[in-house]
Amino acid sequence: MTRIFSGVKPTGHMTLGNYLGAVRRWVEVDQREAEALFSVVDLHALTVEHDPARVRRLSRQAVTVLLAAGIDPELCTLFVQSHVEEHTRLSYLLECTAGDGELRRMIQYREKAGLARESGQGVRLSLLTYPVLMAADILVYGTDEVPVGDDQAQHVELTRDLAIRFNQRYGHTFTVPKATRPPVGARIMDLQDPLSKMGKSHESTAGIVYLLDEPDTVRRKVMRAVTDSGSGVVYDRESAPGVTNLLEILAACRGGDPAELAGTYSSYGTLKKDTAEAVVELVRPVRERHARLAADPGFVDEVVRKGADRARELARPRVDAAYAAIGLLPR
Ligand code: AQP
Repeated sequence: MTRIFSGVKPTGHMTLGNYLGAVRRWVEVDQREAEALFSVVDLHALTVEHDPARVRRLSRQAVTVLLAAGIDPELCTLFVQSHVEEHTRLSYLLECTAGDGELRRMIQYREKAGLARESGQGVRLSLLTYPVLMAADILVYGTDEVPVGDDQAQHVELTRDLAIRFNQRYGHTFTVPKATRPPVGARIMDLQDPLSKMGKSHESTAGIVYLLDEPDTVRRKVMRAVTDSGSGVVYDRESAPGVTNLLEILAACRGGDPAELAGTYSSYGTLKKDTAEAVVELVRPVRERHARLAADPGFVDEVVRKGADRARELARPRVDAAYAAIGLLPR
């Protein structure tokens, strides 16, 4: 059976981008058709300035939102990354497989390191090395497929390179995984800045729809979305990024082809109104279930405790095999 791994990092409240680019498919397809593991990858939230209490709060919230979105612990394994030490055990071996040049080339590293330097903050070494930890997150489970949004494609490519290199040097140990992406919604852009990805850790929140936003907040954000001057309702990322983003969101929520949808609208106002209602309807059940689940933190804790037990069981033999293959004495 196909093995799937993917994760979400607790760097902010989960967004519509997370849902359309990744989580919805985990719920609707992956957990039903494959052996799937999903993780709140909390160690990745420590690579930039962070508040410990906030990370703790957001980690529990992310698990709760995933359950509210329909992740079913009876069908898949849901856990918190730091509860499964095998990820960091393997990460070191992969650091011994990776070169510093390939990590310095990672787009996310360059962008975030640049921002940190500009604001006078130091750049944590983990910001450079976290794609290796991400590779360990994936390879430790013998993962075949990694369902992610577009922004993670480069990291999955690095994971493939490391798996292939390790296998060539030390003998076949890892499955070489591939990224999968949704046909529509793989890159949802910020409503106020349609040239930037909608990211949960971004400072300005006016262009970000959070899954737990109240319906009126969602409507307000979508109605105020930046559109493009002139050209009417056309689907073209280059010349009309704002309208194209709205068409992508509408198509991802309601189904259909965004380019074809463009032909059915003559005004930005109607497009925005329909998009706002489509988003409100899509996320309403998530918000309602989240309110119920948040009232029962004991249940949430039990889910991730059992999930970590299961994940550890799956991960340990492969990490032990990698330790032996690379030349370390068995314990
Ligand atoms: N805008 C997006 N459109 C489509 N997919 C997206 N994903 C994230 N943003 C979009 C996908 O959601 C999964 C979890 O994402 P993440 O937690 O790794 O990253 P984030 O939400 O983008 O959080 P940050 O902290 O704001 O990240 P950075 O700083 O990296 O932008 C992934 O599958 C991701 O592709």
